[in-house]
Order: sequence, then structure tokens, then C-alpha cells
Amino acid sequence: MTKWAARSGVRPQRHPNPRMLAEVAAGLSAPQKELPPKYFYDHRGSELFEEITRLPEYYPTRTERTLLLSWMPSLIPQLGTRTLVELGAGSAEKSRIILSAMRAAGASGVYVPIDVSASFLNETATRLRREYPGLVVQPLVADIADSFDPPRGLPHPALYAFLGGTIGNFYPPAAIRLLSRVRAAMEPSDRFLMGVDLRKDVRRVEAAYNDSQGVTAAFNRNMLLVLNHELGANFDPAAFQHRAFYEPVTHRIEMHLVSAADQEVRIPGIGLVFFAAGESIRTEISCKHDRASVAELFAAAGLRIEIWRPDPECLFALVVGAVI
Ligand code: SAH
Ligand code: AVI
Repeated sequence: MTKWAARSGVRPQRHPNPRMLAEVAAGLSAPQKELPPKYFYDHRGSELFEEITRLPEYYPTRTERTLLLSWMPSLIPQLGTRTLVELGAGSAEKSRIILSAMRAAGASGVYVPIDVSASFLNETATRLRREYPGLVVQPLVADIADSFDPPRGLPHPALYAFLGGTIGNFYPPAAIRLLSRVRAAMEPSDRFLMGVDLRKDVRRVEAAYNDSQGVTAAFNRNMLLVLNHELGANFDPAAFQHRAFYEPVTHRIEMHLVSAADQEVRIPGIGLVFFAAGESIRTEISCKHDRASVAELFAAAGLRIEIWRPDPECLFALVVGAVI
């Protein structure tokens, strides 16, 4: 056990999640070590993400919020939305703009927030029930990368929403699988509303993932604490440095944790994992899009772009998709 693990009292969990164990084992034995970004989001990770959304450098959230505020009051009555199904809902901060537009349009409404972060999702649901009496809130804890089974019998038209640019955190084949599942759940009167972070000046994008207060670095390192807690691993987060850079060929930010020295980490059920100094774990990709790349993803999933609405600076766009 490292000195850090002994101090922190890390203990192997009695029943580690077998799925998590298999994903971590596969990811850390690949030539480029990699971990799925869904493991950022325990309760603390979700709070850190909330902090990121308020950082001056992190433009996506405030840009998307402005777009939603100006557009939802007219779009929602036009679509006649009665149900909002939201993927990766998190705190549902911006979802309230859609829910308020539904309420103003007279729909009592159903809201199905879907998220992998169970405790955070349940807190969100409790708050929303208080804020929107009459709204039926049916939270669903699920991994949207592999299952998507919204409750049956929801009132239509439904709006499926995937905000924040989270689609960018999926490799294109996984993004297409996810969009195809949304498409399969949609009736012809339903619509899909997605937020996408757009391709832009590299310095602007890189600054958003390298904030001056170090919140993104803490968010990145939090994944190691999640592995310690869930699997009883003995990662020392301080022994890994945050690195985020834009990869122009694939149009994506990559976030890595770089080992500061040669070190071994013990993960019960996996064994000792060796990290050479300078070796990294890729913890996230965040793909940046344009209209053509979104149209391509949509077409592969059986969707078409009905409305494309970027902000005036073309930093971020909201897109409405319909079934082909
Ligand atoms: N929609 C919010 C939150 C974005 S953060 C916003 O726009 O601000 C990304 C959210 O997606 C987190 O709440 C995280 O827990 C969730 N998430 C990430 N990967 C997921 C997965 N594979 N399945 C379900 N939820 C996931
Ligand atoms: C949730 N997702 C869209 C964020 C992003 O920008 O890719 C996660 C994030 N990673 C670092 N900062 C924010």
C-alpha cells in the first residue's frame, strides 16, 4: 500500500461492480491507457462539473443557456411537448428552462431525467418535484452508452434532450449507437434536442479545459478517487497531473492524467498496474462539431436536422432532430 493509501484508509470494496472492474481492467491494459468518462460522476464529481459550468473559461454552459432562454418559450408550444426525456441530466439546471416553457404552455407534463450518477439524480428529482408541483418526475438511473429504455406509455409529443455537448464525450460509433436508440424510441411527432460544442479557435477551446482555478484538474483527478472508493484501488491523485489539449485531426479535446513518476497502483481484482513517468491515462474525449458532422451522425442514426441554431459567435449550437 502506498503511504497515501495507508493514510486515507482505502479498503477494497466487498462487492466491486463487475462491469466497472472489467472496463477498468480493459482500459488500463490498452497501449494507451483509458478510462470511461462516466466514472467522473460520483456525487463529488457531479458537484465539480457544476463548478466547471460557472468558470469564466467554460463558455458552453452559459452559451447554451442563453440559446435555450431565447428559444424554448416559442419552440415548446410549437412542438406541443408533453414529456421531456433527458439524457445525462445532471443537475437539470438548464432543463428548467424547457420545463418552465412546458408549464407556461399549459402542459402538466412528465419529466424523465436519465443519468448514471444515482445520488445526484435523485437529489435533482426531489428538488424538481418541489419546484414544479404537478410535474410527474420519473428519474431513471442508466448508462446511456449501453441501455436506453424510457418508461412506456409516456404522453406524446415527447422531446428527447441531450444537452451540454455531452454527445462529444462519445466516440463516433458509440454516439451513433446512442442516437439510434433515441431514434428507436421516438414516434413521428417526437423531436430530439441536442446541444453541440462547435469547432472554433483552438486557444478558446483549450482554455475551457485548462481553467486558471484548477477545477477541471480536480474534476479529472476525481476519477482516481472514484476508483479508490469503488474498487479499493490505491491511486495517489497527487501523483498524476492534469493535461488537456486539442487534437485537430479528430477535432477533439483529450483529457489525460499523466503519471508524475514511475509508480505501481494496486487494484483488487486486477492486480498491480505499472505507470511509467510521463505515461498517461486518457480520461475523456470531447469532440467538437459543425453542422456537417452532426448531420452525418444523425443520418447514420436515422435522424435528420430539422433546425440548426448556433449562437451569434458560433461557439455552441442547439439542434432539433426529427425521424427520417
Ligand atoms: N446535462 C447537464 C450535465 C452535463 S454533465 C448539462 O448540460 O450541464 C454530463 C452528465 O452526463 C453527468 O450528469 C453525468 O453523470 C452524465 N453521464 C455521463 N456519462 C453517462 C452515461 N454513460 N450514462 C448516463 N449518464 C451519463
Ligand atoms: C459533460 N461534458 C460535455 C463536458 C465537456 O466539456 O466535455 C465534461 C467536461 N470535461 C471537462 N470539462 C468539462
